[in-house]
Amino acid sequence: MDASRFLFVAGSLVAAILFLAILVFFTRQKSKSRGSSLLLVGPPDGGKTAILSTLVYNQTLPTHTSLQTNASVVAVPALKKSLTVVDIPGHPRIRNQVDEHIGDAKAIAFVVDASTVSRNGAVVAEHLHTILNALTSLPPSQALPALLILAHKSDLVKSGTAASATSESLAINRVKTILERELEKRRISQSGGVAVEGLGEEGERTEMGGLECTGEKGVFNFDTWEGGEVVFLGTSVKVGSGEAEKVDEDGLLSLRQWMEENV
Ligand SMILES: Nc1nc2c(ncn2[C@@H]2O[C@H](COP(=O)(O)OP(=O)(O)OP(=O)(O)O)[C@@H](O)[C@H]2O)c(=O)[nH]1
Ligand SMILES: [Mg+2]
Repeated sequence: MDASRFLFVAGSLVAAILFLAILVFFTRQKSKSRGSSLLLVGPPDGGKTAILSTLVYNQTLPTHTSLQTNASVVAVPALKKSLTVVDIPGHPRIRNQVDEHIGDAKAIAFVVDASTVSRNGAVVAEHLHTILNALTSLPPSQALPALLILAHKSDLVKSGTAASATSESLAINRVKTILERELEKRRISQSGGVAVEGLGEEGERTEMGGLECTGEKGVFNFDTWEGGEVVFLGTSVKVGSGEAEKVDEDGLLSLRQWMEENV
């Protein structure tokens, strides 16, 4: 074999390898890429539909318990982009539609009514647990959607004596503390094997994952959650059109900013 022939063979081999590498790189990227929508999930009456209509129309209409998932395109002016926002009702029969949309989600916002979470903590935590489980059960080929927890209706959270704290930060603290406590209770009852309500139909235990944390003794804590970063935002929307006391106050500012930075 003369030198030029050898060079030709070696050259085409290198070219083929390069081509393959590029191909693998791009298909990897594609399958790893996040979806493009923002899912609004959470218990009934949390404010998901109110948030969606504020994002889309800048106003809220009197809503009823939603019985259908609805999606709208929301513009993000700063980026000259838009984002599909999907509002999945909290009704127990409908809420698992999240499974159909999670594959296309860039982010999931779990909307909690901060003004009632002290009373409904266990129910809210049960719902959040299904979301945490869905997220951590995604196939490794899909990039995990970001998880936001919206401490919503912060306008109803009284600032009380702490004059320095905003109602948003109070709402966030309350929601975070209560959910951490309730999710830890769920984790303990699962690992302790005393969870009778965890018995499935055939008597086997049906356990949902999603509560593992890397912190001390595995205690549930959002900061060390296995599924990645959890972002808390305090939000509110104006309900009813009559009041005009705080015209230029935007209760969804933190959410809009988050969208601008992460979409
Ligand atoms: N004060 C106050 N009320 C709110 C706020 N957001 C929503 N609400 C009210 O809370 C109620 C429930 O809001 P929805 O948007 O229908 O709740 P949802 O999460 O869509 O509920 P489902 O569709 O049943 O899952 C409505 O009466 C809203 O007007 C808020 O920021 N502040
Ligand atoms: Mg609704």
